Amino acid sequence: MDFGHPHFDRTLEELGLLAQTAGLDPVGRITCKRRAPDAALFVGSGKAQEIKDLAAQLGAGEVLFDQTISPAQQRNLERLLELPVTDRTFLILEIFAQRAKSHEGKLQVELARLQYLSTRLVRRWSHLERQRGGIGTRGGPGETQIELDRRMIMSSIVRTKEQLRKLQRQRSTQRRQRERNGAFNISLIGYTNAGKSTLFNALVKARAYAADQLFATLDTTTRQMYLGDVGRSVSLSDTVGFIRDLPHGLVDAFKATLQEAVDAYLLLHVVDASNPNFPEQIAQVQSVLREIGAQAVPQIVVFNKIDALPVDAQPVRMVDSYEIDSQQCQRVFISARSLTGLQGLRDCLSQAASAQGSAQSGITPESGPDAETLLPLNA
Ligand SMILES: Nc1nc2c(ncn2[C@@H]2O[C@H](COP(=O)(O)OP(=O)(O)OP(=O)(O)O)[C@@H](O)[C@H]2O)c(=O)[nH]1
Ligand SMILES: [Mg+2]
Repeated sequence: MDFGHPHFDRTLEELGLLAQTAGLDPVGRITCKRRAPDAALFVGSGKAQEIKDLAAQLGAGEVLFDQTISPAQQRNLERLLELPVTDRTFLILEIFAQRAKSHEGKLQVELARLQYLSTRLVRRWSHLERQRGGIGTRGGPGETQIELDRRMIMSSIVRTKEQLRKLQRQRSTQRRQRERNGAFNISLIGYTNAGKSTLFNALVKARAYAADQLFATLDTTTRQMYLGDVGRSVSLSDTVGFIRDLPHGLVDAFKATLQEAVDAYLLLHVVDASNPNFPEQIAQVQSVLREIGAQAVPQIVVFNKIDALPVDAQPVRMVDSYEIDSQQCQRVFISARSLTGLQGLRDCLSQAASAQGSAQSGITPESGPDAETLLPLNA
């Protein structure tokens, strides 16, 4: 529903992809414009009827909303439409739950799910309180059950967090080990489906799962990559993709996985240049980077999928610069699929790695031979 939100997606393209990734088959799309959501139904009652008719006509078995709807709106809609109703946040959590493979990934998704549930319970709780005549009134039938559920959820949250903390400690020990060995860590980051895993596979000849799905990757994978030009290995990590309005609990829950990006010397920010929404996607990635505290890590922006660009939109120069958050970053055009431009990218990585080598051996960046190859900070 369009109420002037800057990220309103009229085509519902991304929601359709999310639905497909979760194993659903989108059969129809409907949008509407309102100044503010309706308290009871989110959409107006006329629109709700329109949705019901369309669903019946197309034989839909479920209705998805692109925006977050409240538990009360969800219940009212389900009653009226006589179909299960879900929102985008829930869909994303569902996909993460289906995809999580590693112990850590599963714990993180569980934590996000519990946090999502706990906010829903809290909201329902205040709703009940209002019904009973406001705060201060105690007792009532619904209260004990909700209080019990809430306590159970809270103690599960504490337990899950503790398990995650243990894993995090192991990770940071491994990371410190790598740092002691003078490793140069590079993290591939970017919007979901940008082609990070495809590029990872092309660069390290690995076989990470890459697919035309959102959130194909959930767990961080790290491999060594040898840069012949500078005669050293660097470590490259493939990470989980970002998406707009990532459910809040998820960013929090995935902090451990994303820590890899925070601690990297360099981020390869992979962008799907063939997606018309790429500027918006870059902005979303930057906002998650700020949230996890990785905004100051230098970036190379990798414009991927140039094979899918029309001839008149092909880059003139394969390496140039691009402004992100008022900072100039080096930009490299590639196609991870057809392997175009990978040598140019490797050259940039070699320059960055040798700049770090000089910095570590005591040469200050300003006086070193690679001064101009240093990357800007996105501080
Ligand atoms: N045309 C074209 N498609 C590409 C290119 N690189 C990747 N793709 C496709 O884009 C889709 C997503 O690729 P992935 O490598 O899984 O993307 P990702 O960024 O790792 O995605 P998540 O792990 O889901 O966040 C796949 O269908 C790839 O085949 C490219 O250079 N050109
Ligand atoms: Mg991936």
